[in-house]
Amino acid sequence: MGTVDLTRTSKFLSYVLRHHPDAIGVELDAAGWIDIGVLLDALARHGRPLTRETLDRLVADGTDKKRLEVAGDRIRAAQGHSVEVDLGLPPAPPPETLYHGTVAAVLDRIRAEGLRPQGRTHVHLSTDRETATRVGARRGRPVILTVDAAGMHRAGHAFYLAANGVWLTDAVPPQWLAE
Ligand code: HQG
Repeated sequence: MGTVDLTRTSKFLSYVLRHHPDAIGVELDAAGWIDIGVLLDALARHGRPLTRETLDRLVADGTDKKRLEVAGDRIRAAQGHSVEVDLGLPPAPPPETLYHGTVAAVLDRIRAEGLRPQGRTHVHLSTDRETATRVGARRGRPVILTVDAAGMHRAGHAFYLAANGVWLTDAVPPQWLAE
């Protein structure tokens, strides 16, 4: 399987494990995990056969994003869920500054109400401008917002570090944002 296919497979797995486990007739537990054997059986039944070996490659280094997380016999998406899950991540002190990549079309709303998670469970923030630029560029010409994460944290907002390095928080009120 080539790199492109690995990426496509990784994205499909992320879609199932973040948004639509029902697409292959499976359920996730409360923390988003599913038994790997159950997942592979369901994928095969739905015309998306995947070997354990390929899955292990995807998890190890198949893509740059580390979307998938394995613990023992179980797997889950590291972050990005819209289905209700509690990842059980411990709150952690964030770096001084975090970044969010977005596009000009939604800036007025963000200026007014801050960053809100939209369809996902959390707002996603990056530690570096380059990553935020890539995230924003998915939707158009990227606009990078700077988040005073340390200030927010001192003011009592909780931050969580996902297994793949993405920072999560419930929302970012406008006073913590700069353009
Ligand atoms: C915007 C990808 C209007 C927000 C990436 C973004 C990331 C608002 C969009 C991960 C708003 C939500 C997440 C408000 C925020 N009014 N729009 N108040 N607040 N927005 O996809 O951060 O490839 O849910 O700026 O790499 O873009 O899937 O979040 O444009 O890590 O692994 O609403 O998804 O990872 O979009 O991306 P998303 P995101 P994967």
